[in-house]
Amino acid sequence: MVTSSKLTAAQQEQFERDGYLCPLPALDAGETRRFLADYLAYSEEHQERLATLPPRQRYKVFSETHFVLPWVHELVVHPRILDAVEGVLGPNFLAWNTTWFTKMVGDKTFVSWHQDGTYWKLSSPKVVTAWVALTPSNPITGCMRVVPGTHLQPLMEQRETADQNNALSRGQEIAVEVKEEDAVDFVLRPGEMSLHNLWIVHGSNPNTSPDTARIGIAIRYVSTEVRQDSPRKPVAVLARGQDRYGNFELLPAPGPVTAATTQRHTELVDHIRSSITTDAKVLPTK
Ligand SMILES: O=C(O)CCC(=O)C(=O)O
Repeated sequence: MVTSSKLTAAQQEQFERDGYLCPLPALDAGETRRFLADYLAYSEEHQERLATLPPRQRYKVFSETHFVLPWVHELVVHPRILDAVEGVLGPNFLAWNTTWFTKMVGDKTFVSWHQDGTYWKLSSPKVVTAWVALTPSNPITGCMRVVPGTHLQPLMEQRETADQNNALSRGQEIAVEVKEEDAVDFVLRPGEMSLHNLWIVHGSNPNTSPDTARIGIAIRYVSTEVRQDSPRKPVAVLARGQDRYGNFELLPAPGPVTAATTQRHTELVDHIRSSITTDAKVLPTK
């Protein structure tokens, strides 16, 4: 039995102060098993393509699947996830962007310390990421880590790095040293989630578990009033409430998967990546 995820006033204050909440309930055991089976089947189907991609290009397969796969859409509009997000963004918000962050056993993939907001060109901080775990996410399997309070220092300088095991497409990292003792681990059991602010400094280490994969999805929700400075109208899904602004093109829930789905997915990934602009304040590559 999963309890409500509606945020209390104390949790809302904590999110404002620290820039995150963890753990929160999201999926029950049956839902978690079903979404994991769906994820594993999707990943298996794309094994051949994945084998040719370094970690930093896996987004081509694992980003924006909520626009084309009905089960991922179902996950991003799950009422328990939306109840928590509503506590941060208010009643009207969109599911804008999603990425599966997977570290299989033996996988050297890591995520360098970064601030999400640097590249997103969004007009307002009314943006939150829900990171939903389908398998155990802890220091051994390479869970997300944050530096509390750093969301209050937006736009630290970042540099782009060349490590092919970095899961971030540009290998971006903040040009400020993070002290290990300042970092907090997001320990999640399968079915639990965390919420984080778009400016909080965060990253993750490789999975060192001998037998457990770390599989989870980062879902980026934006309040309907948020605008994205983008050459093409950005796309999103209405997650809750009403959109009175029209800043994003709202796409319908996906229909059944067909032969055209992969092509449509590729187009959407390209569309979204091209609207995430590259003129962030970055230092030369290390
Ligand atoms: O899952 C991870 O290891 C990192 C996730 C992340 O960087 C994000 O959700 O913004």
